[in-house]
Amino acid sequence: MWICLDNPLGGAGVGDGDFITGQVYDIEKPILTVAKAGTGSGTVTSSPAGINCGLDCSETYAANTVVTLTATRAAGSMFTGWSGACSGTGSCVVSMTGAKSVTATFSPKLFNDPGKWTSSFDLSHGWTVSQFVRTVGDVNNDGRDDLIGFGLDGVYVALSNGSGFGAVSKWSSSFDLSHGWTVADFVRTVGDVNNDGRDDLIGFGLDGVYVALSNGTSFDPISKWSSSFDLSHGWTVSQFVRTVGDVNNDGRDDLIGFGLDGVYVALSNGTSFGSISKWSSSFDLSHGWTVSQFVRTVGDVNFDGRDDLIGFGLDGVYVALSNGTSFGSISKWSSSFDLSHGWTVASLCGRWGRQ
Ligand SMILES: [Ca+2]
Ligand SMILES: [Ca+2]
Ligand SMILES: [Ca+2]
Ligand SMILES: [Ca+2]
Repeated sequence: MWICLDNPLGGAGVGDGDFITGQVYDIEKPILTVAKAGTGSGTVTSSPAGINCGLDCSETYAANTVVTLTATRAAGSMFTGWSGACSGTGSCVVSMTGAKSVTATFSPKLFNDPGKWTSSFDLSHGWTVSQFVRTVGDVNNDGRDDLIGFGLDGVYVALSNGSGFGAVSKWSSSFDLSHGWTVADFVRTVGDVNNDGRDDLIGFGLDGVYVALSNGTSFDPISKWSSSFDLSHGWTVSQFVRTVGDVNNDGRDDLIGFGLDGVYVALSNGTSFGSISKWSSSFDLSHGWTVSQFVRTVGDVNFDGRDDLIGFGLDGVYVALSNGTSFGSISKWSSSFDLSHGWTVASLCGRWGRQ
């Protein structure tokens, strides 16, 4: 940098006719330099003004001026923090006791900013987690997942139009709290049990599992598809996970229950669920898999069309692959997302109004 001791504002004629082409700084005015790093984008501005970086990424300030830098991310990016004279992600406050350098790092965002798609189905409308189940699924086979809420007096749907959810309308007068379907005692979910592309309602009830098929504009009347997996057979919400998934790749979602001594399955034949049979001797309560500590679910992790078992355990995530007639041996697929890394489900305990 150039230091001009003689008439710094005097233009081209400085000193004894020397022509200075470099930038002129006052030794009493330390410079603040901002750099940007990362593959995202954004701008840094200063108060007092002088930096708009952007293009203007340095400024001299009177000694001891306190300068506040603000990072503003561009759309599609996020600000991940300061380095150099500042740290963290808040405002960067620099006291100009000398030359200072600060780097702002911007990274691409992994998700777009959330936008409100509906003003319904929310807590302000009484949808409490302890009383009502809300989930998503494609109930009209247009490829877009819709909102489904099991409410006080029926099941409500808001169809997705791809950029928002439409009006809420009642698609069923069953499976609701007024008919005794409490969150504490009964599991309700959605899945396509008859392979018509439309997700249907499934409820694990007092004396069996009930289904209401979607016809694309409403859910048909409720009917019993299984006399197993129910509360009368000891399947409590507080102890056992039950869900649906297509474990044999016939396009029809089946029942899966993580039980006392293994994982049980009842295959859908399109009009009912078959007899219950044990597909795995792992992932069960007798092996320490408690609902209060460990998440277990199903999903097709190897892209063979058959949903597999996934359990978020004590020291990693475990998988048992479906071979179409049973689940194979359990093996660890990840050493993350587990209880030893602090992933607790304790916050869910309140859902059941117990514990
Ligand atoms: Ca849909
Ligand atoms: Ca269906
Ligand atoms: Ca199936
Ligand atoms: Ca699979």
